[in-house]
Amino acid sequence: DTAPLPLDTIDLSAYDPEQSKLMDERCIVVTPQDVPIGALDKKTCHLMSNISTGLLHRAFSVFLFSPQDGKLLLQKRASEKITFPDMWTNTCCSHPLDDFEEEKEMKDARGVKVAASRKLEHELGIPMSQTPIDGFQYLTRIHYLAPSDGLWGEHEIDYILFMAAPVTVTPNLNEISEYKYVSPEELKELMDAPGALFTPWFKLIVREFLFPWWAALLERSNLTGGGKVDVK
Ligand code: DMA
Ligand code: MN
Repeated sequence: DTAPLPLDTIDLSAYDPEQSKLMDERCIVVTPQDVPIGALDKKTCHLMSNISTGLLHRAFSVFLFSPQDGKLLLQKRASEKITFPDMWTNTCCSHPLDDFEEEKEMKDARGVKVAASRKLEHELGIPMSQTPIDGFQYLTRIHYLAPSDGLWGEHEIDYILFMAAPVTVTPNLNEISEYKYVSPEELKELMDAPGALFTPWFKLIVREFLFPWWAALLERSNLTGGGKVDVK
């Protein structure tokens, strides 16, 4: 007795063409328990009018650390991004896609890890060979909702992934305008600075989870001895 919801759509011609095209990707639509119930394009999934009806999709957030000094790699989202442009955030975020069978695999959170490796290459130019799937550590998943500008927003089950790996970065300027590595102290300083613009999910993860996990990662490494950071 449930008729399909009439979902809103929108014309994207005023936006960056490359980013508009990516709005055709098909996100995995899930229940609040993260059970897949279908697929819808990224545009539909990110309109606040649809999110308001309860529409929810699966996503991931990668935190990549340098094995040399344990610093976290941050990116600043490009002005071309349709949602949350010009904001600083964690290393890489995106969605596992319904378009790829292996990105739907839920065992060991393998699907989101495969998607993470794909997007680290797309956004930061990090060769996929430098981010092996088994090198990702899945920590937890969070359910959150955040408006971007009124029209757009996020409503996701977001898988948090850590990796410590030496990487080479060649930024895709359509995706990110800047990047930098920060220590915990440097991150706190940046976030406390007046006018600092950070994404809402990054602020949430920093507030609720990041520092104890990061400390544990630094603890397990032997930085003073020139050892490597190992996430395990
Ligand atoms: C979406 O990130 C995922 C989260 C966790 C916010 P995004 O907007 O950077 O996705 P994409 O890079 O695919 O545009
Ligand atoms: Mn999303």
